[in-house]
Amino acid sequence: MSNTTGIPVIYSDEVREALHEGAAVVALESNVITHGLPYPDNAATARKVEDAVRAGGAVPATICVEGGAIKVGMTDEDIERFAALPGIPKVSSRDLPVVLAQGGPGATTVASSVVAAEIAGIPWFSSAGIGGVHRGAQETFDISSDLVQFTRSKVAVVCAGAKMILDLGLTLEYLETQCVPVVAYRSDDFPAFYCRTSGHRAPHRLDDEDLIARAVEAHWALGNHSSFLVTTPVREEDAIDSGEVDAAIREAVAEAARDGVSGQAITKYLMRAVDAATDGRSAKANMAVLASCAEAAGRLAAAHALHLAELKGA
Ligand code: PSU
Ligand code: MN
Repeated sequence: MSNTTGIPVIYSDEVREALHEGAAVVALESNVITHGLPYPDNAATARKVEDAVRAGGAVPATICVEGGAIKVGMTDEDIERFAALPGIPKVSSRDLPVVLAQGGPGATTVASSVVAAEIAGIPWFSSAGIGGVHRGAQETFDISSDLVQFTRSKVAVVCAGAKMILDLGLTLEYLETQCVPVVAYRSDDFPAFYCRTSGHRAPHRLDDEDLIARAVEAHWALGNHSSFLVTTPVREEDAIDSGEVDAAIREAVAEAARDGVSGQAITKYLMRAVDAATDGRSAKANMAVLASCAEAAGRLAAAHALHLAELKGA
């Protein structure tokens, strides 16, 4: 497989074959393995998430940087190594050129994973909670480059909304301003990661996978070189009540300001604080929602692949 960018891409055999046949593939990030969850839960979760993509009907392609190349389809050994090794850096979009030049290794965030997915020819990506506009961004200017990257990469992104630690109203505003479609799949509200609702209604609701595939294609046919967000909420039985975590988040945000934590480190800091305040229950919900998003993404990618095959045959 070749790409026109000149960036070296190493595909796993399974992903290469699937793309060659026009079968459904879902890209996944590796930063959630290295920075999102503690070892050994991270390795087990990464494998569960890949299984969920398969259950949905697609081939998983977990992405990282290694050997000066973008790796598309990490092996089980790669995942275990990334999960166990401390110190693998978080690589967002702007870090990607530097880490590629240095060789790596690096763990890709949502932003850099969608860059990689587009280069690799994978139109679907799944995460659980995307980055967004941080609480207090009016002061700190902290807006995740995940959002900025969505304005530049032609990839459909399945998620359970944005992380609860963020300002979700402002995150939705940003997406609206930047013309990024947001569709809630079989639900009404914009979810909040491990909470089923953010208190904000999603701009659109679609229940049918084929309709979503058509909407994604229409977005790109209209000339938008940008992402298309599809949200799916955490399952009722895995969800955490937002009232329960809200106080913990407020406290953690204040503590972070006091401790001078900002920039790339803040997301992990806040997530860990909420995990501690909920006795690890939010981390459990985090793992569950990663899998439910991946399963939905597998289903949507499969419907999209079918739609493209029909267009070709017509
Ligand atoms: N920490 C977590 N879970 C995550 C992330 C960090 O506990 O999922 C990640 C994702 O990779 C996401 C990134 O793309 O954080 C966003 O970071 P920032 O807000 O610095 O852009
Ligand atoms: Mn940031």
